[in-house]
Amino acid sequence: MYLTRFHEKRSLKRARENRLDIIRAQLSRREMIKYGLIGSSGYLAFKSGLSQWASGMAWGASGPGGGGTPSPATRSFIDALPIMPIKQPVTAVSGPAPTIAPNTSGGEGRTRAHQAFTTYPSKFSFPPATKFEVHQLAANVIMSPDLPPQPVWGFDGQYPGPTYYAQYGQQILVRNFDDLPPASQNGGFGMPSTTTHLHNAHTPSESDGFPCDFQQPGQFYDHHYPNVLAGFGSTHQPNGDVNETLGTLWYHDHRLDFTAQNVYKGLTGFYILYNGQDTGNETTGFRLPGVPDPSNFYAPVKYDVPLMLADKVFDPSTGLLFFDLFNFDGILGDRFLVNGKIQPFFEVEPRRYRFRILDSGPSRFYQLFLSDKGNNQQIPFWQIANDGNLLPRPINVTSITMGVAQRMEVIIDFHNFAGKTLYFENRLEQFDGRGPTGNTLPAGSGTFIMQFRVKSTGAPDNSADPSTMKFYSLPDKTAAPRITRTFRFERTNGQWAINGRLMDGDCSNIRVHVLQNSVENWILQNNAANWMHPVHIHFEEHQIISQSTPLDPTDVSRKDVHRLQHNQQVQLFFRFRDFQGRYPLHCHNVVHEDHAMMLRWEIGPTGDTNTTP
Ligand SMILES: [Cu+2]
Repeated sequence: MYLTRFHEKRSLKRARENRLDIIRAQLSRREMIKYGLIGSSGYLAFKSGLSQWASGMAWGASGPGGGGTPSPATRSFIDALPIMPIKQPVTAVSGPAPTIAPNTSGGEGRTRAHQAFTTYPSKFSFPPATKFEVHQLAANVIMSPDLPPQPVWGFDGQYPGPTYYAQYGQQILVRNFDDLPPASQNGGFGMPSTTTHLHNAHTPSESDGFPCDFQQPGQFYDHHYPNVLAGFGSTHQPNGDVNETLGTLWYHDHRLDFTAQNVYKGLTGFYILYNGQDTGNETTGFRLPGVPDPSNFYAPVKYDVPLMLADKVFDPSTGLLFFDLFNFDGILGDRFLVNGKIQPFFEVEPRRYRFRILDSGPSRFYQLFLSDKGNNQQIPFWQIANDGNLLPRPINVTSITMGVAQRMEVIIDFHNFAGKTLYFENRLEQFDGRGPTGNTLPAGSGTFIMQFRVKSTGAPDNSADPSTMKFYSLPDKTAAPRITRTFRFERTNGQWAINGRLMDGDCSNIRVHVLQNSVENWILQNNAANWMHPVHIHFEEHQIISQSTPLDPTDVSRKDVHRLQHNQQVQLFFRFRDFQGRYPLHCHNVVHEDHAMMLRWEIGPTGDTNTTP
C-alpha cells in the first residue's frame, strides 16, 4: 500500500515536471497538436508520463465536490480591498510624436494607419487631445499575506492595472509600451508579445487590439480611442446616439493563442466613461452614487468602486501563481480575488455605493448574493447596468449572474446595516471549466468572496433613490436585417469550434464580410447540454431579439457578451456602423478562445451572403 502510493507520488511528480518543461517551451495548443502532445480527444496524449494529470482537474479544487490538488491555505478578509490608481494623462508621450502611419522605424508595432485621427471618411475628425502613456512590466505583487510575492505582468507593473477615466467627446491616445521580459524569463507561462483590447469600446479596428496585431517587447503601440457614440457616421450624425452610451469598460491582452496566459498573468484593468448624465457626481445628471474630487477629474470618485473578480490557482509546493496549460476545458481557481487580493474586506459607510463588478475570468461564471451569514442571506439590491451599459431603469434583484468579461453594475444601500458585516457570496455551482451546472447552491454553502464592514457613521448621501431613476432608452431593434447568419458553438474532435472551424494561426481567414451601415441578425447556437460559452462580439453592441430560454429582465439591454447556455439558441440584433476593418467574435472563456473558438469578421463597402460562415 505504502509503496504503491510512493510510486504514484513519484510518477505524478515526473508528470508535473514534464508538463512544466512544455510550458517553459512556450508551446501554444496549436503547436502541441502539431508535435503530437495532444490527442484527437483534445486531451494530453498518453506519452512520457504526461497523462497522469490530464483530466484538467489536477490543479485547484474546482468548486464544491471538485477534486485536485488545492492551493496552499490562505486566510479570508485579512487584506483591505485595493482601489486601483487612476491613470494620469501626460503632456507629451515618450518617444517620437504620434503619427497617422505606423512609425515602424521609430519603434512602433502597429501595422495599419489610424483611420480617424484627422478626417474620416471626409467630415468626421477625432484628433486625440488627451494622451496617456502606459508600460507593460514584470512585477511582484502581494495577493495574500499567506503567499509569497507573486510574479505578474501588469500595466505600469500593477495588477489590476490603473483605471482610466474618460469623458464622451474626449478623444484620447494611449501609447502602450511592451516592456515585458523575453519569453525565456516568463516564470512558467505568458507570451510577451501583446495586443491590448479595450473591451466594448467603439474603436477603429487598428486600435482595437486585434489578436494578430501584437507588438514585441521593446516596441510601443499607439491606441486611438475617439470615445465617440455609435451611430455618428450614419444614424445619428455627427455626434452619435446618446442611447448608445457605454459606462464600464475594461482592457486586457488579446494575443492570439495566449490570451488566457497573459490575462491570468495580470494584463487587465478598468476603463470608465462618463458623460453629461452619468457624471460621476451624485448631485448632477442621473445622480448615481459618486463624489468626485472637484479639483481633479483624475482622482478616484468616492462611492463609485470598480471590483475585478478573478479566480486563480497557486502551486502547493511554491505558493506561486500557477497556470495549467493542459487544462483545455477552462481553468477554475480555488482562490478568489477582488482587485488583486484574495477575499479582501472593504470598509463602507452606511449609505449607497455604486459597484462596477467585472468577471475577469479566466473561465468561471458567478452568481453573487449579498448575505449577512445570518438571517438575511439574500439581501435585495439594485442592478443598474448589464455589460457596463445602464439599463433603462434600475431593477431590484437578489443576485447577479455573470460570465467571463461581463460587467454588472449594482447599487447597494448600506444605510440599514450600520455596524454590521455583509458578504458577497458566489452560489453558482461549477465543477469544471466547461461551465456551471445550472444549480444555485443553498445560502451559506457558496464562497464568500468579499466582506463589507459597514461603519456606524458616514458622509451624507446625495444620490437619488434608485427606484426613481431612469436612464437611456433602448435603440430600435425592429429594422429588417440584410442577412441572418448562424454561428454554432461546438466541440469538434476535442477542440472548441464555431461552425466546425477553428481560428486560423495567422488571423488571415475572413469568415464574415459585413456591409457597412447595414443591419444583421446573428443567431448563436449551443447544441451541448454540458458546456456554456460567454460569447463576445467586438465593436458593435447587440440586443436580444429572441431566445429559446426565458429572457431575464436584466438582459433587456444593450450587451456585448451573451452567456450561451446549455442547448440554447439566441437571435441578436446588430447595426454595423462608423468604422471599417477587422474584428473578432469569440468565446470569452479565454481557454476556449485560445483553443480556437474565435473567428475574424470584417466591416467594409461590400457584404457577403454567407448565412453559416
Ligand atoms: Cu466557451
